[in-house]
Amino acid sequence: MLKSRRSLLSAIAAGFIVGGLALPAFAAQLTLGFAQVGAESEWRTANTQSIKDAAKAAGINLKFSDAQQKQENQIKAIRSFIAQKVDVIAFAPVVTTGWDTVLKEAKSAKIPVILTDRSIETKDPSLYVTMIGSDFTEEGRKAGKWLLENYKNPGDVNIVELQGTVGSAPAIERKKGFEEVIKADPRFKITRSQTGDFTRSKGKEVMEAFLKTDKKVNVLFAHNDDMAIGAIQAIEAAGMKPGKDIIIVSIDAVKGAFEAMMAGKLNVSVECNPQLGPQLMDIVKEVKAGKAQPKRINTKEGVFPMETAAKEFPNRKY
Ligand code: GYE
Repeated sequence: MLKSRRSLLSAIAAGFIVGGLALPAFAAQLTLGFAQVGAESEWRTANTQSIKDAAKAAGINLKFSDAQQKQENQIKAIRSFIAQKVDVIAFAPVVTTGWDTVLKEAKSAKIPVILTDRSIETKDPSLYVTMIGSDFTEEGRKAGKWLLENYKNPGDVNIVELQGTVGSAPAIERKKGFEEVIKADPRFKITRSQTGDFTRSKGKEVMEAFLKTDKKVNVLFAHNDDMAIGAIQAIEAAGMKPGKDIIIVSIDAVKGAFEAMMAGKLNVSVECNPQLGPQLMDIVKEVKAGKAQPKRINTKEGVFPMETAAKEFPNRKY
């Protein structure tokens, strides 16, 4: 009797010790459902890596889903996170519109939602807590400013534009910012503009089509580096020199862009920082602890012209 009582007590004590060690981790471990856009670009792969690494470092249980650039897949992922009763949902909305229904479902389930990277359009801002990401309009302006300040050849400047994913915040806002700046000089005109869906293969395909119909292309403005890199291949295949015969301006400043700049084939890349993971995990914890958040949190970024590429390259993390 005594023996068994003692063993019962020690079992309870052991349970406390084990529980005592394990409990804070159990009780505090948050589950975050993250619905990613896809794996369309170098930027996106770096962004995914940052989120996965940061979740691990923060001790957050991450449920990760890749939507392959399709809104319906992201909506499905969000619904499944709601069904699994995750603590917080975060997602990078592939396009700006069409989110209200699913976000209302999250709200009814009392699951806070954080937007990362891309913004949405909604009449009800209570459907998400905050949005962390870059100022895409400003990135477009920086691209335009670089061009106005650095394009020296006389005469009309015919610009072809490779747009990002149709209806996505970065495509809409980068275009807007760029146009806003170049309209200050009537020499600069966008002669053709089409989507390359943020991928190398589409960037190449669309640039090929541009060059077939248009012999007078002075500048390419690509909404991301991957499309610019695809376009570089198309320009070379057409017997021209990218970076010289056609000046190329793009956005992201990923490693691939630095390599292209060091090879003299890309003239400038405006930085867009994909490393949102650590900041996101901090916010997830704060939101769960009930701390109020600003509605918009911007990331800081620079501009890297070709001449600075070799010096900057060793410092690049993505
Ligand atoms: O510029 C592009 C990616 O939303 C900022 O998406 C992101 C963009 C990025 O596919 O490369």
